[in-house]
Amino acid sequence: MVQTKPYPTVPLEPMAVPTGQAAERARAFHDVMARRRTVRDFDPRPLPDGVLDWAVRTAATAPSGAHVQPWRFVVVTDPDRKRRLREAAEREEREFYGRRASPEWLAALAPLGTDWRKPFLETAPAVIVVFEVHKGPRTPRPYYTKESVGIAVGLLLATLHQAGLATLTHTPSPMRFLNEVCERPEEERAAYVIPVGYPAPDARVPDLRRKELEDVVVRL
Ligand code: IYR
Repeated sequence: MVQTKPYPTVPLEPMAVPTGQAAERARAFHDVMARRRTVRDFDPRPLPDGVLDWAVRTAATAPSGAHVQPWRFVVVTDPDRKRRLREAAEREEREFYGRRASPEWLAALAPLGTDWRKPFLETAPAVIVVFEVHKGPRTPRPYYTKESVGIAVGLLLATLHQAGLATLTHTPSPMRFLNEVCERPEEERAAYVIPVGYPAPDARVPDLRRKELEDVVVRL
């Protein structure tokens, strides 16, 4: 669907939050998001019906360059497919940790304790593989693809988090194997692999600190 004519316009339906509530609403959302953690230990129990569809719909509300919407979300729940995903990812990750990663990169990862093993790709009840959609026989050239897909993934993680689910933003490298496992055409390029589920009852996370506002903001 390539748009050539100017879009007709419609009146904006603004959110209409009373100004006196703006900061409080922003703070409430912050307090939810501040509790989001990347989780590596998932409970196998299945997800409530509908939650993944709503999360993908929300992700797909993201702004995108020239409104091309250059994203595809492959939702993998089939155990056999998840096993193939894990096996293929672990093959690449063995290479990454064993040979491809620079000593500097491995040193940066060491505090997180990650390694080539990716059991969560099977334990999590769902794995969402997010693809960038590039120019192809049926798809237009996208613009600002990484930015557009990155914003969409941010919304996906936020929605799943506030629905009570945990996620892991996993980035196997290289990702070409995902086209075959997910049956996607060449013009689609995987960008994120996101296991989704309830955290395991004994899940632990690193005691990380986020930067303070004053360390990340510049006011002019
Ligand atoms: N893709 C590898 C390595 C890895 C890289 C970064 I940067 C991380 O923040 C975490 C892991 C893996 O998934 O283990």
